[in-house]
Amino acid sequence: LDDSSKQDSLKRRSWNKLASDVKEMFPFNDAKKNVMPNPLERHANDSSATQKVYGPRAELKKGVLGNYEPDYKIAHGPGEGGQPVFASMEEKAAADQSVREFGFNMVVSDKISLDRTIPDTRMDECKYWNYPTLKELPTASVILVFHNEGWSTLIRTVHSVVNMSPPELLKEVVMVDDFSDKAHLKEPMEKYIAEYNKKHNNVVKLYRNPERMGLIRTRTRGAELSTADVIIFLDAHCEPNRNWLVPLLARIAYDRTIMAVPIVDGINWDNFAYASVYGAATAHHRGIFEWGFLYKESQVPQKELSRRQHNSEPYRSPTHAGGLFAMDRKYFFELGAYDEGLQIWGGENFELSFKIWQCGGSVEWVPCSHVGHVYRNHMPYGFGKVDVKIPVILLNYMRVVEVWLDDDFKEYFYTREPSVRGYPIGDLSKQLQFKKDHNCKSFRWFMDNIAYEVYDKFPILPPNKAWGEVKQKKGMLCWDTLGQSVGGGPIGVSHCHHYGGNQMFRLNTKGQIGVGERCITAPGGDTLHMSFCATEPTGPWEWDETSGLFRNRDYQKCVEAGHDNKLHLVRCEPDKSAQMWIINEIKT
Ligand code: LR7
Ligand code: MN
Repeated sequence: LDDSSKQDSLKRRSWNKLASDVKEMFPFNDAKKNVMPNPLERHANDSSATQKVYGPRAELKKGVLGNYEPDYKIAHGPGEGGQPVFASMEEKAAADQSVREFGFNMVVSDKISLDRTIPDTRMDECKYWNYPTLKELPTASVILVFHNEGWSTLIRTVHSVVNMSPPELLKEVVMVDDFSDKAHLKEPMEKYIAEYNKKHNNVVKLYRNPERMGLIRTRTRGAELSTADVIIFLDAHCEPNRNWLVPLLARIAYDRTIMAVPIVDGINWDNFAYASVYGAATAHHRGIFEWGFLYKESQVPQKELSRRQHNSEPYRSPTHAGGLFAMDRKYFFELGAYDEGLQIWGGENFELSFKIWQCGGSVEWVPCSHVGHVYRNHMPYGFGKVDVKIPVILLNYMRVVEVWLDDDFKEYFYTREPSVRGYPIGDLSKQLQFKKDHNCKSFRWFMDNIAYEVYDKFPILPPNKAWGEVKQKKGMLCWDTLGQSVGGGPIGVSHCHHYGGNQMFRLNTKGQIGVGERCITAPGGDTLHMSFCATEPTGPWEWDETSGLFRNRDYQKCVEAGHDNKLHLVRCEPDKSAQMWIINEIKT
């Protein structure tokens, strides 16, 4: 899932959405305070975060079935075994409407049993792991935070968690409603849960936020309301797989400073087919990032793989996607939970991972624990009322960058996102104090020892020479990616909107033109296209501020907007107004 992965495009889609969505004014400090009591204050004096005591280990006994292997048979019926289900012609309109409302095809989801069976996506070896006893393992609270989720996907998450977990270990399912306003999540849900609880030992607990808190703060609240040893967060549209829970708990039983992350399988938003997101490939993947902090997954380097004895053993990962992970509850609060300054959605995965790694813990992906997640078609909800003028996600990234990155690495982020440099991001003193008090290691240590493949996959960016919108000197049009992606059609010009996004280009000192995480090239010497950036960060572009010419050194041609409103490389003509460009900085 390098580069244009599904996750990535999902995240980028919601990013784009924000530009027009977020209009409220700063300052951040005036942001409405949470009405919740602050859970962190109660845990503030506990600083045993880095104390390590090793507990029992799991053991692979080939040929001896694992002690928690469930007796599991694929049922018959729609969607059973993770098979796709389709809406009929008559249902199509309702299905399309549900996709717009929830990002999922709820008409299809409603046809599938809330207890449906799914295929075993684990490596065969996983069946032969023998884990510590029930007594040796910690108990778990599974926390589901949700905002305006569809009914059957949400309730199926509850059923699947309960169905797939040993009751002795699943202490509770903590549902926290982040101020939803949909009718099906009110009384009908309360009644349903009351009935379900009668048959399931009151395992489900439902709490509601009195105002919209966003997923990050809601998770911290869920952790505070939880009572088990371990907290496990899942998105509210998940289906855990066979024996998903014990392998996660076993890692935490062994070392409480491990964040244990299951392998996320894909559930299709349109037909609910369940499959591994990595296809048939058996290679292990792990979570990394590029310098604009778009989340990426790539194959685990050999160096990390060979630290282990068996291929089904957990491996270390720089970070994770964000939604699905297990942690010792007390350790979560010892680390200060999530930075309270992070808003609504995004970046919290980096905050927690960097904090864990730099302050003495570790993040591990556990190949024998699989959980399905429905990847949305689009993000169906807005971010509510936020007092931020830049995209909330970028504000979150900035807080993470300013606390956890060293100065040189910070610069790579601002090279990638120059328009937010200097934007006020609120008070960071608590985070910086924490870092000091816990003697946390540098970001360079983290990069060199844990996230080292990032250097190869996303080379450090040369500084920008100029950035902003590229506008006609004698006209009204600006360069625009026109929504093209790598391998797509030519990019062109359109009316300048001053919002950045598709019209934000960066020319760097090594002659690359960057736009977002991509670069602009002119393969064949005619039209300009979106491309992956070269692994050596060099390019053929130069811009002469005086004449306005944008020259390509390889072809010795210049950029001109054609009559087709596409950008072309043509013979350089310094006096031709169609070749004169200015670059205006944009502050988003
Ligand atoms: O304001 C909100 N309040 C909420 O309670 C917004 C969302 N939510 C809930 C929502 O109902 C859902 O249960 O929070 C959960 C996550 O929201 P999604 O499903 O809209 O997020 P996502 O799956 O698109 O995004 C990924 O990145 C997020 C960044 O903050 C979170 O970390 C998500 O948990 C995360 N999802 C995963 O990691 C799933 C697997 C990979 C992906 C993508
Ligand atoms: Mn999700």
